[in-house]
Amino acid sequence: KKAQIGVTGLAVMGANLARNLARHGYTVALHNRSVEKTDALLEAHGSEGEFIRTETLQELVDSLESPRRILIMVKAGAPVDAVIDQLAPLLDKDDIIIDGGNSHFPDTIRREHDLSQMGLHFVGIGVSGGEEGALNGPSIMPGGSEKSYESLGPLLEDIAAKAPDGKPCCAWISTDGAGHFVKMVHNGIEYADMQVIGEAYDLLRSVAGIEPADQAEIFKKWNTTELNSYLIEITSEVLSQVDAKTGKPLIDVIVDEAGQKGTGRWTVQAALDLGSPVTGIAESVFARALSSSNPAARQQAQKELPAGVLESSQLAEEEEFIEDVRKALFASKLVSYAQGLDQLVAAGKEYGWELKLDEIAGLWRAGCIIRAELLGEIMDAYQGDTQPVNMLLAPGFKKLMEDLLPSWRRVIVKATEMGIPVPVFASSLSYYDGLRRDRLPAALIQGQRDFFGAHTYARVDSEGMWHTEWSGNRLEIDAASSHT
Ligand code: NBP
Repeated sequence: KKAQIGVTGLAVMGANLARNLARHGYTVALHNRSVEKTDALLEAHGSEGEFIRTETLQELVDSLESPRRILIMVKAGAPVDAVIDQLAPLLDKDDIIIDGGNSHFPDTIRREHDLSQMGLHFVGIGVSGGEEGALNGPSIMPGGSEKSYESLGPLLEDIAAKAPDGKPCCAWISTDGAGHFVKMVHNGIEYADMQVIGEAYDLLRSVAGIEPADQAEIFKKWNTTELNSYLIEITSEVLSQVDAKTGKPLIDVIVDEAGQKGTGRWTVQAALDLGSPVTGIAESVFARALSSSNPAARQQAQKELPAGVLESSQLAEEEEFIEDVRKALFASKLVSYAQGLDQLVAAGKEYGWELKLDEIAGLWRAGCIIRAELLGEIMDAYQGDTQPVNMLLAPGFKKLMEDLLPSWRRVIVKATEMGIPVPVFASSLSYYDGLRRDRLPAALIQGQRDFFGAHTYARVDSEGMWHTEWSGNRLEIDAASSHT
């Protein structure tokens, strides 16, 4: 009997995806560079379904039905190219190579291009949900050709998480690197989601003096509101944990330096290239960097830099303050999602991807780290023919903002008075106000640019581009005529 799909790379993600496939009735051929991992998997879980053990890539290829489907789950970067280089010569036209790792989307675009020249399909898929998701149902974001999805789609949709309405959290995103791009932005949004929760925690603790155990209860309650999400749920778990060694809240013995593996940074780098203002994600990446990049500077600054805090305005009742923080968190979260989706739209234009934002929000509803009730509403906001030009302008969200804004502003004032950093709360509000304002100081920037570099400016009252002769008589000329 031939296998319907092969998996090469059987570390935690590959092994769990292979098991997930087998549990869904697929015959799965297994391969790993070092055969020990293959045997360990078979030994521990071989009875969960139909597996075919292979030792070499040639054996893997020979064990598969045609057209072949081979999922690569090795470390992102050079190992993926190494495996592709060994695998491609063994394959036939129309076979499909799938890369389910966290590959950087430009690599996926390059690989897809190269392999399509050889008559092979290459599908980069974003897989979110960690080990547990891989086993029990991840959120899956496939790129590659639409034709390859005809063969792969049913199988991926089978093993994907299911949203509350029963729909699989997997849909063809668009061509070449689109799947990995969307997964990358998902991770960027995840950074922002985590940072705004962190800011809320800090405010509750530093302004209202609420201890972690009590905050665990607050987050639990918040999880029954529109904030309902996986990350709020696990925040409550982390805050309730007591350190066995010291009897202190665990959070107080964890070093406050955040790590990162790089997908948040990629999101921001891509956003800079696209000119897409993802301030919430960027501030989240920088907040992690500030926490960990220069411990000596932090240490000295803690002792030496003046705080200059202001006489604090009177604190509202604790209940009111907690609700203000909840609303500020929610508003900032909405902005981060709006910005992430905006980046997807910009990327779609740049790379020629037709991204359906309702489907993308839909497949983030379950299985992945940012799964949240809100995503159902975002999905609804993008259904239908008229797409909002920005998520915040969808009717439901506009109305929500009206309710959230006073709390959001109050919380940021409080944090500023007391010297508590709230980079995402504050920058998200600035983004919101920036969108909303009728006149921005960008006009002044244009004036300055024209002054020092003759970069020209548009006028509010006439077409074309204009230049003032700053170093001469300061008369304005039509820029189109100035170079003749
Ligand atoms: P790792 O990223 O730790 O990679 C280990 C696997 O890569 C092993 O099977 C190893 O084979 C294989 N490998 C390496 Br390293 N170099 C190789 C080469 N030159 N040729 C062939 N095989 C090679 O595994 P993972 O944590 O399961 O993650 C797999 C992918 O999924 C990564 O891209 C990761 O970013 C992504 N991802 C991970 C998570 C997660 O929660 N861990 C979540 C979502 C996505 P060996 O056994 O012979 O050394």
